[in-house]
Amino acid sequence: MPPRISLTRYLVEQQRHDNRIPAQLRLLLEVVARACKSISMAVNKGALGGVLGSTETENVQGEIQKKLDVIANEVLIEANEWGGHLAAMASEEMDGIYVVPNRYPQGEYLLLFDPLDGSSNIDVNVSIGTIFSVLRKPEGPSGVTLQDFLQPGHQQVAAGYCIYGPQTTLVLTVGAGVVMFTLDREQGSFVLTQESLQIPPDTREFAINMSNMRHWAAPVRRYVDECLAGREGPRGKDFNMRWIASMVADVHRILTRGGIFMYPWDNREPDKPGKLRLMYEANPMGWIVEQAGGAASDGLGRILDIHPASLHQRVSVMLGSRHEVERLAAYHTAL
Ligand code: AHM
Ligand code: MG
Repeated sequence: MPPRISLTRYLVEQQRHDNRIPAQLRLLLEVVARACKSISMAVNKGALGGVLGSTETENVQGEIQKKLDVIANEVLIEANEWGGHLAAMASEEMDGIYVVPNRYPQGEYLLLFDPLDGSSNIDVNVSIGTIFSVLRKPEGPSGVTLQDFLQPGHQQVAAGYCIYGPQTTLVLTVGAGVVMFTLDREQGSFVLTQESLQIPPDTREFAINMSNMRHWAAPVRRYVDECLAGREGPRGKDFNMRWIASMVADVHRILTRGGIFMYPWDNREPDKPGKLRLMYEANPMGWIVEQAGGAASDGLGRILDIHPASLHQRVSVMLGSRHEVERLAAYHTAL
């Protein structure tokens, strides 16, 4: 039997390999993984831990926070603030950036996260997850500012997510492909279970919230109409549909067997570019998908090339099997 490779060993070996992961980044990824383990335990306890249900508070997006949103946010901050690897953090659940307090040393990285994506699924016991993105703090004499975070996604140095489902699985990229680790609860460690994940370029499966159909833009409607027309339609094949309402779970399925995920702009809130957030949802997921051979577009261009103007900026998201994403993007430019 080949040796079991723990996340720690994988990261140490990556560090040795042309210093692909500098020491501070290795520590950061270990700490994030440890925080995800704690979140996984809290999620598992559910009603027994008194963690289900909502708080009385709203986040910056005006969404009522679930108790687990707040707990996961605190776990990630407390785990990461003292290690000396970070300068600041930003989260879906916090209005502004969280600068590492003066009492701790400041590191050279910036961490962004959606502490618990798919919040609407928490209480109904459906898969949810943590999404994270790591940027390098730009060099400069002054302290860390919001401006330091506003970097396009192609400047990420690490990105990943941890899905809390039937298994707890951590998926990671540092720009050298995508790797997957499964949490061994008896040992308390993440174990490497798949390397070099590849998304097939073609698919017969799409994911979109169909209840928004009447609000979609014409290119998205055309794409989905053609999928629904099946074998008799212009695509000449039948399509299957899935919608979990947790981006982590939909992306995880796509990494496993292909597919296209769409949360496009729609006419419900015409002034907003979409529902999902660029910096801690679309960018990390977009990079993971690209690193697995897929594509990520907002319909007009590559998501990773968007220059963010604000921390909680929203974006139209179409990602997954490359040929399907390219087709949908072509429908946008054709009109
Ligand atoms: P959240 O970060 O507040 O949980 O919202 C993001 C989620 C995604 O995980 C998912 O794809 C989408 O919202 C589901 O939206 P909808 O409820 O419109 O189906
Ligand atoms: Mg989210």
